[in-house]
Amino acid sequence: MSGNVDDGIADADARTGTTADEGRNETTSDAFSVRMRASAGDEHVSGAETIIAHDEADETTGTDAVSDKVASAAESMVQRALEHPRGNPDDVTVTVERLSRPPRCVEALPVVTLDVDDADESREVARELLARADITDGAVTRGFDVLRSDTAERGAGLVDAADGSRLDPIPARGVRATNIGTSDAGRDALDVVITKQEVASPETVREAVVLATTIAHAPGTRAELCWSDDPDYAAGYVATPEAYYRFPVLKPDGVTEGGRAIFVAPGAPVVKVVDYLETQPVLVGGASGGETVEPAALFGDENG
Ligand code: PML
Repeated sequence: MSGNVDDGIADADARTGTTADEGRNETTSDAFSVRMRASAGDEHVSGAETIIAHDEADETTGTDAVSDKVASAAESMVQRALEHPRGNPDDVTVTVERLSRPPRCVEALPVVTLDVDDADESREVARELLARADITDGAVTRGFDVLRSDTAERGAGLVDAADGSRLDPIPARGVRATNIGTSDAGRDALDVVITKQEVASPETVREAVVLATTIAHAPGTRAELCWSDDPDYAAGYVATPEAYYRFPVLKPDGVTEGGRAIFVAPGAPVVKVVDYLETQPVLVGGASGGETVEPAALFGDENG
């Protein structure tokens, strides 16, 4: 098992292989972004997104493989929107867009499930993981506040890892990573890792790992904290450059809100962080393994 993300902001451009501005050159690619948003009145109900890229295996199946996959992704997103537990949408919008620049290919973070079934203990372990990722106690508390606020229709909140201040320019909107997905090989490899961990909803976990991996590669990211806004879904995670640490039960009882807090190194260029998340296409092309562990295996005896 190995992580694939290095921390720190100085090498942000080395990670992307380009600068944000250079990355905006008007090139096109043979990859497509497929996105879905569903709402009921003014209320956000659900959203999903993926990237469909040309795969070498498609060459054996004919040139229509990409368009077939785009159509099938759009269809499954519509079905998911119509069946979502947050309610019946009256508007489902699917956007299919050719990417203007080729996606950056990365490997998924290792998926480590913490063998803890108590939500209070899970949040303590989550706090410890965040502290070890160099997030101050005050900033961690601020991150939990972001998740408890009414963020269902918003993107992630960016939180300064030192002083806990909110960094995203429009907190009511947050920051939404777009143009992310897996190759076929990446999806299959991740599904093998995830299903071994006996999760209830492998697709939800896969999508969360892909998003967490994208966020972990953004310049300045130290860690991320997330639990779902789905009222029936109590799992959540802490992602650091080392791994996606998932907790089967993280959300406190009775909390219906959910969301994401991204902890950013103090002094990181917020404009670059936001630009990376909102414009750089990222394609997960492989997995990095995973396991189920007791907290003691991560920390020694002190939390176990
Ligand atoms: C979401 O994207 O809705 C949040 C999912 C959080 C946890 C996923 C998992 O079970 O690992």
